[in-house]
Amino acid sequence: MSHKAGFVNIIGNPNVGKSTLMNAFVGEKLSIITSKAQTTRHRILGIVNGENFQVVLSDTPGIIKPAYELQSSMMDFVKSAFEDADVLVYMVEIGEKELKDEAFFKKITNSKIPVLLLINKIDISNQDQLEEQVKLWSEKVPNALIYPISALEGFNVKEVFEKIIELLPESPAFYPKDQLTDKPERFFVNENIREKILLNYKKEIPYAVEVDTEEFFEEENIIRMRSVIMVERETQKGIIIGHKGSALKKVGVEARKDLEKFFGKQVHLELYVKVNKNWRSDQRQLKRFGYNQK
Ligand SMILES: Nc1nc2c(ncn2[C@@H]2O[C@H](COP(=O)(O)OP(=O)(O)OP(=O)(O)O)[C@@H](O)[C@H]2O)c(=O)[nH]1
Ligand SMILES: [Mg+2]
Repeated sequence: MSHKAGFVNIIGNPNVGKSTLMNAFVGEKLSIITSKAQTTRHRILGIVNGENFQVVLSDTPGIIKPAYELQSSMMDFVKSAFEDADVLVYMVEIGEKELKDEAFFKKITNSKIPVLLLINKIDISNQDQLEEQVKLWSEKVPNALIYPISALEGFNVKEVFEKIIELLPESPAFYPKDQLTDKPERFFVNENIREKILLNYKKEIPYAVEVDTEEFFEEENIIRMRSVIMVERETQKGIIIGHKGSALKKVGVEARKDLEKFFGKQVHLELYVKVNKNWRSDQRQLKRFGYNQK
């Protein structure tokens, strides 16, 4: 019997629902999701395996004009997603205009490989608005197949997945059939903690934070983890910790609950906060945290 496999890379503006869609396809919370822009900072693979297919999805950071080194590395992940895609999934949300980065937009409109343009969040739209959006996007990206979807409510998600399989080339699998992602366990610990930081703190704080899990010990009935939350300045450290440690404690409890669900096991999570000046602009540090692959 024939076998299909390939890379399906999801790109688009920040906050349009790329990670929500990838998680819906995979059926696991691989990518963190928040209502804040720039939630995703990495390229994260989510692999969906079937008897006759392997879909290697990539969730990527939302496209922005980089202002500091971390954001440049994030855009390098997006660039790499253009390079190896067998199918490009370009996601927009109801009411948005085209990408701010013209070069990326041209890559989509000139793409030689199939492009699926997904108009997401139609659950918060109406028929007239949707029709107008479909017209707009079919003029802007005439080479794309357009699907209105709701990644959150699962509307048209199955149909898009079936189309993806149809478009994939005949190929053997790229990864072992029981593999779900390319990222190690510690990565998901870091991301879960970062999600709680995005949810619990305002303004610049979440963007100044990086999480590094220094210990991950799996015992028979429990996984013991120790993670450091890095901030750029002393004042930010105080805010993260909060009055008598209350804010940090809340992050710890919320992250632990999610991690217990994710790993299906009891978790002990120790958190501490460290100032790491200007890590966002430091090439060497970024490399250590898995950015700057060049
Ligand atoms: N109403 C509605 N909200 C959605 C839908 N899909 C995603 N969202 C919400 O939109 C917000 C952003 O979702 P994400 O999946 O994190 O978006 P993203 O494109 O990965 O964002 P970045 O990683 O920051 O680029 C979250 O609050 C989601 O719950 C949808 O179909 N309908
Ligand atoms: Mg995301």
